[in-house]
Amino acid sequence: MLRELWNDAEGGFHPASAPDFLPETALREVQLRRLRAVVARAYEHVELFRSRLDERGLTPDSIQQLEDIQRLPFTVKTDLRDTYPFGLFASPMSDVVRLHASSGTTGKPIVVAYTREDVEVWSEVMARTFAACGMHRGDILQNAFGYGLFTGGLGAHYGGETLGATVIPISGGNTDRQIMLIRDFQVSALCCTPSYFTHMVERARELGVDLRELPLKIGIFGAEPWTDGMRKHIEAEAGIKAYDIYGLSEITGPGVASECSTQEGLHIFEDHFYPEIIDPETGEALPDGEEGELVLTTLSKKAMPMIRYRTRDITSIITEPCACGRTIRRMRRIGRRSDDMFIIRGVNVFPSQIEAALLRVEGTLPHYQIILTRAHGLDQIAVEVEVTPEVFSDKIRGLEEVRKRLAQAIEHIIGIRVELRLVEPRTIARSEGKAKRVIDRRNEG
Ligand code: DLL
Repeated sequence: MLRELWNDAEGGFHPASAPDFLPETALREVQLRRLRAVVARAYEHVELFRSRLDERGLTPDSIQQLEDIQRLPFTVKTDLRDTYPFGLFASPMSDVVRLHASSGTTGKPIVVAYTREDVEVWSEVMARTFAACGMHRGDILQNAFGYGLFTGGLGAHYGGETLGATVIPISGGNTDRQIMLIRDFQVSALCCTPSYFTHMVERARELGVDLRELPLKIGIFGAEPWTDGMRKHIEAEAGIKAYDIYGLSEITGPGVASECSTQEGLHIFEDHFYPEIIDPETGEALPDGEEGELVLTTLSKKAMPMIRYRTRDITSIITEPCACGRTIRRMRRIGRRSDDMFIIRGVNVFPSQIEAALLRVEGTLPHYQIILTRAHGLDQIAVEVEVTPEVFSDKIRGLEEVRKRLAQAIEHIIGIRVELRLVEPRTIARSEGKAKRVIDRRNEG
């Protein structure tokens, strides 16, 4: 597959030849063939999967058409924990060339494995991601995703090289050096988490570097939720186009889905990752267009196939064709997970709603934290938000005005008033990877 992609005149990656543009019937044929193979592989090599199929009286031959996928059992995060570390591997360790792990929030990490072929497919889908975001051979990519057990760093690294870009493996952190290299190496594209990039933008300004005047034009961001308001902020401050990319370790890492030039939804690389949307309560499949939990099946993974993995990420499939010409389907941006919701005075609240509100109010900075506590059996919510130095120095009028407008904006979106703590710039810890937006102290002492 990879060789077919390396076919432009200069030996570079040629996106138009990628499976992104396969006619739908051909794509469905590829998917069915791969689905049958991956189910057979998992049945043969993964004890947990085989016993679940046996319990239901199913065999790999039960998959005759794509819709039959709905007969298969789900895989959930606890399955990975329960079989820690290697219980879901379908390849012998001698064929596994890479392990990654994600810490999760509690307990044992999730371990994921790749054969050489898996790494090649991952590199290919990441190259397709970068191509969809407008990158070409010759671009200079600063890769500020963390290298290590996190899939972001190495996933983007191999994808950038496969595309034919020049990759700078700087990893996350050391922000002053990041800014120096953006300038000195004439970096044209950069990838990291959106929260880390907001920090870079802020630091560049402190150092007197105007990112808008540098060749940096493409920002590729993912690994955590971020709003359109945050996108506008980033694009204006850095003079770039900011793209959203999505993925998760259990499925491969980054490279599962990516925006294209239209920035209207993320194309799912569905020749390798088969998407379904289900009702998170009942597990029933939902029709295209309806919002629910994203479930993904890896169609080509060898070392660790995932069948109907429940991602907990909430989205919907966009049915209209995309103006970019890609035929692979799109999903809406992930604004929330089914497990990051909290309930305050009976109202469901998601962190992204708070972000959306504060980005609408002038005088605030996109650095915030949500603090949950419990008093007398009742959940309390406080939002800590940094304000600009100008607002902060104008304590009486400036602060009160911002507080009033922010309280209204939040109330407008979530329906309740929250306690607001306006703090001076640089009070809230900056992240070099995924930002910690919610501090939950409800179960402390
Ligand atoms: O975050 C893989 C990745 C690296 C994706 C770099 C994109 C860029 P995990 O650490 O396993 O893997 O976390 C996966 O992060 O289930 C989502 O909840 C969240 N997530 C990832 N991308 C996005 C995004 C990597 N673009 C979990 N928008 C997923 C919102 C995202 N949430």
